[in-house]
Amino acid sequence: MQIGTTLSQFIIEETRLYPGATGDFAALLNDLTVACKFIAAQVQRGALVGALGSAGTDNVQGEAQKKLDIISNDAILHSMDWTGHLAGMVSEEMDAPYVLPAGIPRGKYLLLFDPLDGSSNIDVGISVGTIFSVLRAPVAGRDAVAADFLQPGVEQVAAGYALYGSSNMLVYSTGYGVNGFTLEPSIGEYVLTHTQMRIPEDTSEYAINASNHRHWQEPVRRYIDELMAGRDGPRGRDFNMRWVGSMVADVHRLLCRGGIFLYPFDTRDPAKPGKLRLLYEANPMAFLVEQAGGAASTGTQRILEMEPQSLHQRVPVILGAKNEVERCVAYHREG
Ligand code: AHM
Ligand code: MG
Repeated sequence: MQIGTTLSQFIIEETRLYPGATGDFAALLNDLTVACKFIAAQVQRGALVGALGSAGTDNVQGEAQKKLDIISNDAILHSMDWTGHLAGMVSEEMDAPYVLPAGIPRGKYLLLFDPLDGSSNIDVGISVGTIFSVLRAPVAGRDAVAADFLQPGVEQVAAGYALYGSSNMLVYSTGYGVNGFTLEPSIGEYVLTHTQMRIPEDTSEYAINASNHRHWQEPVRRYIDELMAGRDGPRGRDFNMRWVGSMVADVHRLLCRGGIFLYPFDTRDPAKPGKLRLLYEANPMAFLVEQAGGAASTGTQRILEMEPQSLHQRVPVILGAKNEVERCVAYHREG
């Protein structure tokens, strides 16, 4: 019996595809996986280690933080801040870029992350995950400032997520397709299990929080109403719905068996044109979905081409099966 291809081996072999690669990026990704394994262990132990429940604090967006949000954020910061590969880090849970410790060389990459996505599912044993995005620092060797992180998603060097679910997985892409690795608990290594994940262009499954129906704009209402009408409606066939409420788990399902995912524009709060964050959620997931053959749009614009305006900017998200995303975008064009 053989171990299979470990994530470390895969990363190093993939890095050889890039002429002139120094190994910095491979090391960065490896260090990040250590934090993901730690978070996986904390999520799994949950109440046993007192990790569940609210931390009694709010993040910059006024959302209540869970203890595990903070434990996960700290785990990533401290697995990465000593490495010398980064010029800075930002996360959903921090107001401003993290200042790297003194005496550590500043590197050429930026790390952007949502340390524990799916907060509402943490305390109830449902899958959650970590989402990450890697950019090149515009100026290597100095502390990154907020403006350095405001790059369109097409500039991502890599993006991925760790899923803490019935299996613990790490799924990522550097622009050569999407590959998935499952944590083998007996050896503590992620092992390649899902090679070149693809999202079929068509699907019969959609994911949306339907309780927001009254807040949606007309094009999304029309699109979803047609799906719900099933074989009696204009689509002439039935569609199934799934909504985990953890974007990592919902996108993972898309990568495993296809589908479309929407957290669209809604009219609840004029200050928030969507729920999901461009830098920590929409961009990395859009990168993965496009790499897997899918599409990702706000309804009016390709997500990866958006020029970010602020670190915690929110955007509408429609991603997954190409033909379905295009249909929904066409409804937006038609108004
Ligand atoms: P979070 O980062 O605070 O956990 O919020 C993001 C999550 C996504 O994982 C998920 O798709 C969405 O919020 C669910 O929202 P809702 O509870 O409105 O259905
Ligand atoms: Mg999140």
